[in-house]
Amino acid sequence: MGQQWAVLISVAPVTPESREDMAVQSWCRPSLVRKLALPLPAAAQVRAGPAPNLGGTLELTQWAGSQPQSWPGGMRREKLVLSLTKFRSVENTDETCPSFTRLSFHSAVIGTELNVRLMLYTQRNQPCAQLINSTALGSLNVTKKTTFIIHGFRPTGSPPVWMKELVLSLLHVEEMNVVVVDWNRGATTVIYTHASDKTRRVALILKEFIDQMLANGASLDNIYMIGVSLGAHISGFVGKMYAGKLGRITGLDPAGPLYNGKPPEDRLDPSDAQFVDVIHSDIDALGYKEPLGNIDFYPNGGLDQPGCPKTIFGGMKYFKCDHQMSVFLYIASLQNNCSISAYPCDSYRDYRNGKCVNCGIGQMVSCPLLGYYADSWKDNLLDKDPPMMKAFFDTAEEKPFCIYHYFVDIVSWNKNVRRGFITIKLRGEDGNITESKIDHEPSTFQKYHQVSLLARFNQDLEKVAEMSLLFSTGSVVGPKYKLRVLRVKLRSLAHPDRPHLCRYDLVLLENVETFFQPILCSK
Ligand SMILES: [Ca+2]
Ligand SMILES: [Ca+2]
Repeated sequence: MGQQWAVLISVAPVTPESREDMAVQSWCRPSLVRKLALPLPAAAQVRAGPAPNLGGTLELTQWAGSQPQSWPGGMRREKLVLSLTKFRSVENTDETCPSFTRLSFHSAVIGTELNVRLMLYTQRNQPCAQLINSTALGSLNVTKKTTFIIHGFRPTGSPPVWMKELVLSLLHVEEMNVVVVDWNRGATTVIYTHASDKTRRVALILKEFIDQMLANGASLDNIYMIGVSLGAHISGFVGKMYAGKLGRITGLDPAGPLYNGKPPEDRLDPSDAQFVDVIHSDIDALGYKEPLGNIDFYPNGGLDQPGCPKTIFGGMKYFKCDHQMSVFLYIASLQNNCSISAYPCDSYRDYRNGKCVNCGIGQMVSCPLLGYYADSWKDNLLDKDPPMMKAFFDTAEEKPFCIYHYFVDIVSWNKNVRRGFITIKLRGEDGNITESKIDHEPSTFQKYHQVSLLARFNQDLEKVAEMSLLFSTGSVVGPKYKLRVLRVKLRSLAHPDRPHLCRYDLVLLENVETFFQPILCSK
């Protein structure tokens, strides 16, 4: 990388709530800096520098190729220079921006000693972290929410690929302190038990830090821990030391091996915080199968995730893809305008069969949301005895992962019972097509009985121009059957207010796609 030029502008120390503070934030945006008659090239990057006491100095960083001397504009340049107190070149941004510990696979082979680094990110100092510890809280504002992110086992020594995105996404939704708990030295080892053995010590270090926050006026209510894999159990250990008074813990696919079947004090459990929510995405391998929180989300049933390799030929991804999906789903909850709803249910099978779609508690309550906003369901859960609930949902293979649920009600009039699978396609007025296969188990169609199938689409088409149905018995040999449909009705689960779409009197020939225009259902 070429040489970077950095410009330091000194500003008076400000208090977080003062008007000057607004000015500091404005300076951080290149567009506004340009408005303030500082002619910076479009590629210029502006960021808060190592800013003691919330904004002592600001740092403008400009990439090589536009050295300060070559900035345009006579007067303007003078003005610029006058505004600046110091130029300096920065060879390596790591000098000013601490980053997550990066180790080699060699370190994993020989193993690492525990070293816990705490990196603070705020809206003001992103993307540059500040190293803090129990004797130096840095610019951590104890009156704000503090979110700790705790990673798990690191078998290769590399930083978690999702860390940066998670930090920035959290800061995007709310002004808070984000503390990355970097225990890569300790977690990096090829021997999982060696990493697991250090979890209690990580928890003690966090306890010491939080004690200091409390001494400085922080409240346990405002402390939130997001623990991934082993990190989930570390969060539980910390919470236990505060008798469950921490505000919230989110466990992202809490580690299963060595923790399955352990008593609550040796793992994450609902008593570790005021609210504990968990996403289980790999319960057949790296994750924990049983519920561990007030609400436990099982995407796609929790075993395997769509879009992940099914065989070992998928390489390293085969081992960690399902496990990591919990983190990506959580991040999606911070980023998308499609929020992922989950359906409280006893089993995934019941969910797939459409038995759990009204979210139980009254008509007014919407279904629980996955991820950051899961705590909006807190009151519904804590009233339960015990205060625990499992929730299921399906996801699409790719971001933004949302699935849209519809009920397809079919009344048939075949003389004999027909068993088979239905595939439904919808074409929107905009030409988009989305498909749902209902093939997890065969449906049984009996004369004049209504069968309600839960169809899941990747897109939510507000206006459906055309539909198609395909009926299959799943057998390739033997006679072809017909399904005589008296009425098919399509209704959106997320938008029950939308008009229901119907079609009457159809004959579906087996394995032949039948197209039709839906019409509004007659009352
Ligand atoms: Ca516990
Ligand atoms: Ca799996």
